[in-house]
Amino acid sequence: MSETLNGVVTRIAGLASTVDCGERGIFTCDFRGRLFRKQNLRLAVGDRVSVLVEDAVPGSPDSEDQDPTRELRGVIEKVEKRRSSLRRPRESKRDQVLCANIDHVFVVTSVFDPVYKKGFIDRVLVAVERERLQATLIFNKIDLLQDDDHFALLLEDLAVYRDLGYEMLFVSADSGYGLKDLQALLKDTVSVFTGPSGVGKSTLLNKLCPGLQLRTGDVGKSGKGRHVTTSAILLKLAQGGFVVDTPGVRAFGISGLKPEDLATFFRDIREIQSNCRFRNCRHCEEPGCAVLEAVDEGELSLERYESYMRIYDDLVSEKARSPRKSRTLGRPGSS
Ligand SMILES: Nc1nc2c(ncn2[C@@H]2O[C@H](COP(=O)(O)OP(=O)(O)OP(=O)(O)O)[C@@H](O)[C@H]2O)c(=O)[nH]1
Ligand SMILES: [Mg+2]
Ligand SMILES: [Zn+2]
Repeated sequence: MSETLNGVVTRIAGLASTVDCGERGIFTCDFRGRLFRKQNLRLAVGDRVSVLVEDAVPGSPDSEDQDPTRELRGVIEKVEKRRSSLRRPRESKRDQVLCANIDHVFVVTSVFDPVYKKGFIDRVLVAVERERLQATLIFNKIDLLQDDDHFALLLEDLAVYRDLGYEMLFVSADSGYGLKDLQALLKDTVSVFTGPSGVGKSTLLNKLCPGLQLRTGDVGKSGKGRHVTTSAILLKLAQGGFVVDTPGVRAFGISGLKPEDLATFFRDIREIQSNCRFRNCRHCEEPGCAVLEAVDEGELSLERYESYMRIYDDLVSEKARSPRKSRTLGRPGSS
């Protein structure tokens, strides 16, 4: 006897994916290739799906004589429309969806080894603002700071994000500093840890969820610590909520974004541009542009403006290179 269960994709390995169907168990699932080709979509961690199961499964009325240790198998029949997604760009291919249906993005970087780059953070924030998600900036490895003066310098360097209203948290997976606050933020939400490779995303999650044992960079100190996590995984938190650990990313997928819309996703520039007397101003070299004036007068951080220009130029060259590549990914259920 077959039945259909609802679940969430927690892991994808080749053609098989793992689907958590709550009390009914964890299923290893195939998906109907034709269905996915027709809808032009790839499954992502966090997707909400309907799973067709052929046999009676634990929890169903006729399950009493089932072996509970047997692997549960099913077929994914339907994928719900995504309410959000984070993507990473791939050379001459369409963006890859890192995870779907998240509410809260933890942008994880480290204060040292490797040192955070504000250009990276700004780019992630564009992706986050575009998807209308909540963002928290996590700075890990603060055990590597020398002293309080060093910390003061760090705060000064990052004040721009505080002024923009982004929540920031300074933590150390090594010393445990700040982990209680981080844990409280994760409770009862669907979140993702994203950031460059080697910043300690998996190490932090291992600390936050005892017993997890995600692979981390310190297996062998031969420089192989790079890109330790190779695919996204959705983890269920004992305290309630879910969090996705993702592979380190170098950049963020914002393809399909029109260059002229970019300023909307920079909180600071968005505010200033409403005073710009030019409609459709690029804020690049137009004399009398309110954004350029704000930079001159120190009201807008030069670094933020430079980030904006870099991403703007990227979007312009992407558009010029290939109109096809700038097509956004079809959303499940949207066709
Ligand atoms: N000093 C110090 N080192 C840390 C801390 N957190 C993580 N590390 C080290 O940083 C290295 C990378 O950690 P990972 O957790 O694998 O980093 P990741 O961000 O998951 O990396 P990818 O999976 O490649 O994206 C490991 O050697 C960790 O031991 C910390 O708070 N302080
Ligand atoms: Mg990792
Ligand atoms: Zn302007």
